[in-house]
Amino acid sequence: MTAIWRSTLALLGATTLTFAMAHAQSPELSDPPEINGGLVGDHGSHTLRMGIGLAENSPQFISSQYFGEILKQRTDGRITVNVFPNSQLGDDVQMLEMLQTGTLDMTYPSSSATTGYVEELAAFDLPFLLPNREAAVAVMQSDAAQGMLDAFEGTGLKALTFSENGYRQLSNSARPVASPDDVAGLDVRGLSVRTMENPVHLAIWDALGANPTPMAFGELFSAMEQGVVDGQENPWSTILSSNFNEVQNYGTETRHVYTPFIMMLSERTWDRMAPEYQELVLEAARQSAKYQIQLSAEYDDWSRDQLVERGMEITSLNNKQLAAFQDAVQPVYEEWAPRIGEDLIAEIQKIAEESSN
Ligand code: TK8
Repeated sequence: MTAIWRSTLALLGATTLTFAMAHAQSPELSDPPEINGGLVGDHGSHTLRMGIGLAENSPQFISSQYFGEILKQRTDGRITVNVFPNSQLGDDVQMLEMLQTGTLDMTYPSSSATTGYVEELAAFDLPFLLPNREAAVAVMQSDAAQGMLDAFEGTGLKALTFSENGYRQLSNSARPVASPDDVAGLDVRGLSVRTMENPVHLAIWDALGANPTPMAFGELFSAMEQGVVDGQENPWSTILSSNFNEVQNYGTETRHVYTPFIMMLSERTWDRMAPEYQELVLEAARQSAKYQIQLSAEYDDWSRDQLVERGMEITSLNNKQLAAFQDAVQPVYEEWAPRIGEDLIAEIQKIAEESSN
C-alpha cells in the first residue's frame, strides 16, 4: 500500500475517533495512536458482537471502539466489531457464559469476575498488592500474567490481553469514611457495601466491618438509589462515567485494589478465524489495551476533580489512616495467599518492586 493510502486510512481512523471523544463530555484525552500495518489477506468476513459493562464515555468503550477500528482498517472492512455498552447484554459473569455457549463473541470483564475459571487471577484481588500504576502495568505485561491468560485454554474462553479498570475507591451515601471504624460504624450499623461477585472482595469488606453485598454492576445504580446498599467501590473514572455521584455523597481514596480488565473472545469465534486473522486480533487487542491504560490514567485523575466539583466530599487518607486499612485486611492475605499460591504472589511482588527501581 502506498504511503499516501496509509496516511489517508490513518487520518480517516483518527478523525472518526476524535469526533466521538469530543462528544463524550470528557477531558482532553490522548488521540488514539495511528493505525499502522498493511492490509491482511482476505479470509472472509466476521461481525463481532462485544458486550461491555461501562458507559460510552468510559476509556473501556473508547478503546474497544479503537480495537474495532484497527480490525476494520487492516481487513478492509471484512472484520467489524459492534460494541454494546452499559451491561446491555448482561453482566460480566453472564457475558462470560454467553461466550462459552457462542451466543456472544467478545466481552471485557474485570479480572475479579474470572477467578472461577483461573484461580491465580485472584492475586489481583489481594488488597494493597500493587503500589502504583507502573507496578500494575509491569505485572500485567509479565510472563506470569501471560500464563494466567493462557490458562483459559479449553474453558471456551480465549483471553487476549489485560488492560486497566483501575484503583478502586470507596464511595457511600451515609457518612465520611477515614478509618475502618467509620466503615464498621461503632455506634451505628456497618456500611452495606456492594462488591463484585468475588470471594476475596467479600472477605476484604467483611474484614473492614462492612456488610458486603455481592451484586452485578448493572444493578448497582438503582440499588444505591433505593438505599439497598450504602456504598460501593470502583475507580473514580467509573464512579463518574456511571454517574454514581448522583447517589453517593462521600468518597474515600482507599486505592485498596488495582483491578485489571481482560479482553475476552469466545473460543468458538476464535476457532472460526483464519490464523492470519487470529494474529491480527491479538495484535489489535494489545494495541488497544495499551491505549486504554493511557486513557484510563488520564480519565481517572480528571474524574476525581470532576467529582469534587460536582459536590462529592472526598477524603484522602494520610499514611497512618492508610495503615489502619492495610492492617485490618491482613487476615485476607493470610486466608487467600496459600490458595492463590505464595510463589506467584512473591513473583508479582518482585516484579512490582523492580518496576519502581
Ligand atoms: C463492569 C465491571 C466493573 C467492575 C465492577 O462490567 O463490577 O464493579 O469494576 O468495571 O467490570
